[in-house]
Amino acid sequence: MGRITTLGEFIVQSQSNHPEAKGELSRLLSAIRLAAKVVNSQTNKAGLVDNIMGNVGTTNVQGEQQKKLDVYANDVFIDALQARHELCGIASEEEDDFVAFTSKECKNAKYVLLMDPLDGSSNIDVNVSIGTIFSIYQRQSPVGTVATMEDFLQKGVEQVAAGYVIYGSSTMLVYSTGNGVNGFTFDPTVGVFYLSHPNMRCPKSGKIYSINEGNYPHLPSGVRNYIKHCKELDPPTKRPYTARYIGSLVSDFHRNLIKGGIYLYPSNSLAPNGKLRLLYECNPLAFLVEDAGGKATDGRGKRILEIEPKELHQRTPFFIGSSNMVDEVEQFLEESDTRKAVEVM
Ligand code: AHM
Ligand code: MG
Repeated sequence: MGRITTLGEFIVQSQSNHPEAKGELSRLLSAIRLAAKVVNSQTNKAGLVDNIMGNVGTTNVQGEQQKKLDVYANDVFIDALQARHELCGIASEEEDDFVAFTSKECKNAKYVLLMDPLDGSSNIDVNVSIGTIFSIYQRQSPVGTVATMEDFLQKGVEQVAAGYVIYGSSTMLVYSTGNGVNGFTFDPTVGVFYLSHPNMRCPKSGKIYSINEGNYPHLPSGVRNYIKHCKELDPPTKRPYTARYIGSLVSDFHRNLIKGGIYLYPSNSLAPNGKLRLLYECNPLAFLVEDAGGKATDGRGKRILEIEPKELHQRTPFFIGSSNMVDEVEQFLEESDTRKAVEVM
């Protein structure tokens, strides 16, 4: 076997590039690696073990049915992260409020983490890829105290690190500390993540657009025009776009990051702020895409990373992917807004 870098080696090497680092972030990343392996082993068994499929019978704060594997992944990540004493608290899609870790060691920790422990979980029971998304910040409250809400309500630009795990045809962990996006593929035979996708770059343009077109009648007219444009190019033989929508954000994002494309979850007349949550779904992916040369906005020219969060489970319209494609759809939205403004004059 040639010289292959493991995730563990990569974390250690990256730390040595920062002589001032004390290893806290490295230990945090290795806790995420451990939890990812545990969740991976369970997702692989979905269908075999009947206590991990289906609903728990409870709903989360957003009124969504919680799946057994959602709750399981949430517990695994919280346990693994708390055990390393590098976080003073976490926030999760599956928790109504943030969870402060109150041991003496955890109160002395300088980071907080926000996560969607298992995104796209409606796909679990039908064997489609799902993912974990995470985002890490330095706390705002003083070290030695219990975490407060201000530690979690930070703009995405303040992220120290972000990443995701995709449980797909293979399992990958992709992350960035702001110095390049790197992807590691899990080899289940030895239980190790290997660096398989160094320095990932998002192509400037792409052919793929990913949106739930079932929402078409409820979408803003600018987005409807963009979808028409994707389908009705002239001459038709030159059609450059192709539609791909898994309905599992991590998977749709991961594919578009590699191949070039755009993922859209706009506002719609039924959900004025769209569906996706700013803090633990949009911000981490926006951090990654920008570090890889792509773009993420709310469709109206505002960088996702610059949105001021007001609450933990805040939603935002989300447009992410190849920069030229995000610019193009924004142009459609702007044109349609201008047309409407002229009509009411
Ligand atoms: P979840 O956090 O409840 O799993 O919801 C998020 C998921 C994303 O993974 C996916 O892109 C989106 O919801 C799909 O929503 P829709 O079914 O409305 O297209
Ligand atoms: Mg989610």
